[in-house]
Amino acid sequence: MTEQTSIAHRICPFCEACCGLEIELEGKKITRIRADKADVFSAGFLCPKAIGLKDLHEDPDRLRSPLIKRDGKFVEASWDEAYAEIERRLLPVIAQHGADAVATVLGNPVSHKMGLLLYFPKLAKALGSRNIYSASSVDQIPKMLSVGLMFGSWLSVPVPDIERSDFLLIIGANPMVSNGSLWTVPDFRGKAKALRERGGKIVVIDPRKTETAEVADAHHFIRPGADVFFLLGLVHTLFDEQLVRLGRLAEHTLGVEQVAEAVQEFAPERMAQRCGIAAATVRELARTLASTERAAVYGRIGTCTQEYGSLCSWLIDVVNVLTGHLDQEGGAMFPKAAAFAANTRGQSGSGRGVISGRHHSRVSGAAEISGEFPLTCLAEEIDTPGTGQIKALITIATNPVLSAPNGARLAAALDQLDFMVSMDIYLNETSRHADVILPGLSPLEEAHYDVTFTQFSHRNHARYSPPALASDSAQPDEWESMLRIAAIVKGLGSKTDIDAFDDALLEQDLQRSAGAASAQIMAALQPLRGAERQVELALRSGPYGDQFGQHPDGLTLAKIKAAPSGIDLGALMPRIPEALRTPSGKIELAPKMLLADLARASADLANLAAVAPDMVIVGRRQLRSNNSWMHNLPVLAKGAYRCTALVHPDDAHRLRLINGGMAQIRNGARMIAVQVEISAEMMPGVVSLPHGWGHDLPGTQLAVAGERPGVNLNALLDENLRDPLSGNAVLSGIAVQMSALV
Ligand SMILES: Nc1nc2c(c(=O)[nH]1)N[C@H]1C(S)=C(S)[C@@H](COP(=O)(O)OP(=O)(O)OC[C@H]3O[C@@H](n4cnc5c(=O)[nH]c(N)nc54)[C@H](O)[C@@H]3O)O[C@H]1N2
Ligand SMILES: Nc1nc2c(c(=O)[nH]1)N[C@H]1C(S)=C(S)[C@@H](COP(=O)(O)OP(=O)(O)OC[C@H]3O[C@@H](n4cnc5c(=O)[nH]c(N)nc54)[C@H](O)[C@@H]3O)O[C@H]1N2
Ligand code: SF4
Ligand SMILES: [Mo]
Repeated sequence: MTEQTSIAHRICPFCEACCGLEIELEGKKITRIRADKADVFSAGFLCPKAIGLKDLHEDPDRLRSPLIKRDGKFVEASWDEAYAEIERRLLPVIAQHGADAVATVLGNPVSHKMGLLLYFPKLAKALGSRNIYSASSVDQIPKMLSVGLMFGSWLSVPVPDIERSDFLLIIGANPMVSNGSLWTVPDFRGKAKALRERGGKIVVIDPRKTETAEVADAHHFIRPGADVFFLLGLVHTLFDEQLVRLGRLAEHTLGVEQVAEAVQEFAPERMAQRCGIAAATVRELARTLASTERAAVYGRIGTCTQEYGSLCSWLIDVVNVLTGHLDQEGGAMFPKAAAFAANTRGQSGSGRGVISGRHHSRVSGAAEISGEFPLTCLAEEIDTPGTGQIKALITIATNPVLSAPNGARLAAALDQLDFMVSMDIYLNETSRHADVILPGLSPLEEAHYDVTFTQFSHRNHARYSPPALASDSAQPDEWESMLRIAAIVKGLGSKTDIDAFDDALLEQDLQRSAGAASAQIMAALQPLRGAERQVELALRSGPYGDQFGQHPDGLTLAKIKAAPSGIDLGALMPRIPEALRTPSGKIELAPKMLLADLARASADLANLAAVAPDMVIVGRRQLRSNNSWMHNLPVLAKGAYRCTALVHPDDAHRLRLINGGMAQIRNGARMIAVQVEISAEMMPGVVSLPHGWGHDLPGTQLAVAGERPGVNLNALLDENLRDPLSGNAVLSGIAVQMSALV
């Protein structure tokens, strides 16, 4: 008898493009995964990683029940046993050393999991520890800082309105491979093609002639880490050639004169040698940006993970403002998410702005930004004795032993902890150090609403994925596990009635936000629970919501559920001043902290010793890989060996490197052995290696990944190098020595 065929819809959880997928099932068997052509947002696009959902679901190495380490070995345990172990071991640490002795680390998949994202704040509040870390500080925190200061909330990131744009300047991003970041833009290729077909142009600035550069009109190599000089040259030119046109933004912007003055010394002619881009090119780009009605500048990882990450992130939006492209159709615009966006909440047009630096990390004195410390401070906070030392750790969907600089130090530090919990689906390079591992469900077994990426989408929309498959076991949703740890910390015991606890927390929140109406709202949310209930609340009280009956035509979760391919909420609309949450109610073009940091760039420019090192290293993303965790999926792992070091033919010749041969890359005492791939797509003097590899550490359960482990780029990098403003790790443009291995 053949089982019945059914189709489930699921937003792909793997990258920021958030493509709508159709999962074809025969009973509980996944027979096919394809793009949902009717999806209102992704309209039939997917990439090869989507197919990996089947392998992930079926992966025998994926954990389905908790593991507890007993006498150095992991043994399977029931959920009750695992929670009891956490209670037994975590509470004494807090009692003895205080709340700050317990740190939490959040990883990239958290932003793709509504349960983790919506319930972490509850765990954090219960813990009350300042020691919060996340992948943000090896990624986008410089952008969060710059937009926070300029526009008043951490996630008010303007995104290119690509479907109506005629010119895009893309700096340090490769959306053809990454499928976009802080810019949710499925099918970048199709949209770039359409842009060019209507006569528009794309220019890419990158030390590698990337896949995105291949589909662009022009590409310019830039010296890694020197974007700040390129961007300062660009802003200088706008003033120098009287190209500044704020248009309707003029009355909403403060600080134009300060910026004009601050960039005076940075003429492109002075910058050229440093950034590797000719002054004439910089000036021409400034003119094109100023004279094209619909244009935007966009920068990503390459512009964030460097010494001047905050300045670069800021200058990109300074250009967007000065050319009048911010908040304009076809320019860089603010999405209006249906739920959870800080820039749609509270009073519109002004707010408290962002506050950072309320406290500093114990060892390096790094400032707290957006409630967290730099991830690169974690190891030293564990391995440096003294009051305030971290003694226990909860990692949540993160693998910093591979994904953060100097994982070796972190790995050694993790072994010094009194207690460690990993919420993770694999026994991998990081979770192997845990005492308890709590696995999450397969993405196909959980419901999903996209909390994060609707805030960065090139078009507004609302979509919801119910669980495609029922889970087999007693495995809870991750929000439940998180809440249970919160309950344990609160002293309620590991067997607390989790729904009653959830109700009590929600009632408290509602009393604060809705006052007298709270009981009525609580009743209206019945019978939903957990993360789904949070989504319903946010949607109904959000900018398109039905306001619990006050606007009957407005959005509810039920309406979104009734539209399996989503609800389109239209093209981006101008939102200034409504989206601003700065205290002044204006765009702050010249935040003090950023202006002050220009002195560092100026000194750096004057420093003659800062001539180009022999070789510098940068990272690279690949289509069939996602940071450190998808190398165990056979459908993605197959094919040519990809963890190669790309070098230009001139460098290969000079350093006697052979295509396919091995080379050593050294950074001081740290060294790795890599396979060489010679390619003219590299800028001479720059070597490119993907990150997230190095699956040859003992004690993991990753059979497929272990077959071709690759090498760990982060083993070379220095955890002490940070952008001083944001604390973000410097991952790009690190000087290395390279030599052939025979
Ligand atoms: N050199 C260099 N280093 C980099 C970068 C770079 O460009 N160059 N990029 C940086 C960036 S941008 C990022 S975002 C970070 C990413 O770094 P991390 O946030 O640490 O991400 P991953 O290394 O992918 O690890 C993800 C973890 O989540 C687990 N996981 C997957 N799905 C689930 C789930 O549903 N539930 C739970 N509980 N766990 C799950 C995986 O098993 C894995 O352990 O890496 C950074 N590291
Ligand atoms: N397939 C795939 N997709 C992914 C991921 C993945 O691992 N694989 N990771 C996801 C994550 S976590 C993120 S944050 C996004 C990132 O999204 P993107 O930022 O688009 O990611 P990358 O492909 O790393 O692009 C960074 C580019 O910066 C260039 N670069 C390096 N140093 C410099 C520099 O100093 N200046 C300039 N101008 N360029 C520089 C690199 O050569 C590279 O082309 O991708 C997401 N999507
Ligand atoms: S681009 Fe690929 S990995 Fe990213 S969401 Fe779409 S299908 Fe998933
Ligand atoms: Mo990232």
